[in-house]
Amino acid sequence: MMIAIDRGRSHGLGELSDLLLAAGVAPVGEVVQQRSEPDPDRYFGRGKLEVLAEQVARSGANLIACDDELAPRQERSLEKLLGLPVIDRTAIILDIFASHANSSEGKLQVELAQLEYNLARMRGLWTHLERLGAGIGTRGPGESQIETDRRLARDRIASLRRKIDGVERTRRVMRKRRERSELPQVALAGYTNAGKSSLLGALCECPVQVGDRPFHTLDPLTRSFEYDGGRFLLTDTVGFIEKLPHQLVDAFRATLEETVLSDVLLIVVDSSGGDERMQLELDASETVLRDIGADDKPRVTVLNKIDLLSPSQREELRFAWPTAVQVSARTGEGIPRLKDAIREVVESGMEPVDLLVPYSEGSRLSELHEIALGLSRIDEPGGVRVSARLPAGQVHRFADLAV
Ligand SMILES: Nc1nc2c(ncn2[C@@H]2O[C@H](COP(=O)(O)OP(=O)(O)OP(=O)(O)O)[C@@H](O)[C@H]2O)c(=O)[nH]1
Ligand SMILES: [Mg+2]
Repeated sequence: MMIAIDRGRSHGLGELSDLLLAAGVAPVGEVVQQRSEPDPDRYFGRGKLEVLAEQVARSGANLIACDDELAPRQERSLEKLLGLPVIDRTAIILDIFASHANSSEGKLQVELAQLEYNLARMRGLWTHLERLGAGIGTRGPGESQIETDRRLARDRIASLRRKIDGVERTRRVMRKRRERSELPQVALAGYTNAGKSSLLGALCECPVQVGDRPFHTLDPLTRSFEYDGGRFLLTDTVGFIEKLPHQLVDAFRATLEETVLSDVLLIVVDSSGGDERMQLELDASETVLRDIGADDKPRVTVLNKIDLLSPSQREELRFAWPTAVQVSARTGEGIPRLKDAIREVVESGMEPVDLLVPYSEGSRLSELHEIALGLSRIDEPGGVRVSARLPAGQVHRFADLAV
């Protein structure tokens, strides 16, 4: 049974329902209360709790799933009043992350997020396990936690942090290497399941792991593509959602840094869900980007999955989102136009240069070929005359060659 507070700008419980299905739980109904804030002790008001108890009895539900993160106190009193395990949005999302984490980095980050969540409610989740047997919540840090006291959990958190720091260092070295290559770095960002990984595959023409479920991708992946003589690095990372639990944002700091440190963002939206849904996806992305400090980046808004739209729907979208690029990662439609848009945004951060490169400085000429966009060259007696656009930060390195 799903429960939620409608604060007057609710988007319904479709998202919670998707999350539950992804966690292997089938929703049987919902009870929503209209009020500005949840009751601090019991989440719902007394009257609504009675309605909920009736609905639970009628539907045979064996789990309560709340669309908000519950305070441990709210969770406990709901459990006591209803006689059923209660799980909140954060625990559900953590559970999905736990079941999708494959890499050691992903597993460390998820375990850290879960421990931080559980530390506040040392009993909460574990009593569910005992009552439910298996299912949601069991893919946690391990049953030994049931007996573990807070001190042990804190020690484990500290040790996880150290390990993640180690991973972060390795990631930083890899990033340095990429930065030294001085290629423009583009990051995919956006709502989970919007098709970010599919777009990486379509743009870079490489195999990718995609799945029709939330949070399929947890580990960053970087590939490159060439367009019009320029090479671009493209990174795919973890997807966003409304109210992405802060424990996850904290634990995935290293992963999200790929987004923070890129030059350009591709904000990917699933265009097939209608206006309201697109706006929700964009708002959710914006909130996470603000949280991680990446909301000031140059960006291209990408409306994906247009293969699912009729010509008139596409036309309406063009009218409503005139600067967004419509694409289909599936059919490849719009991909050249997207590459063009990426190049344009990258170039707007570049400066035009006119250089004369002496024939004795061949290595600098090849370096220019690497990092410049729109390069044209004429052989002259004194060397190669080059006009091109360079990343603004690189122009000074070639100042001695300027004509
Ligand atoms: N019809 C259609 N389906 C698409 C398109 N792009 C992606 N999909 C499907 O949408 C689902 C999600 O695609 P992904 O590429 O895994 O999405 P994602 O944004 O990487 O999702 P997460 O990594 O889970 O956050 C998959 O089932 C894809 O096959 C498209 O252009 N058209
Ligand atoms: Mg993905």
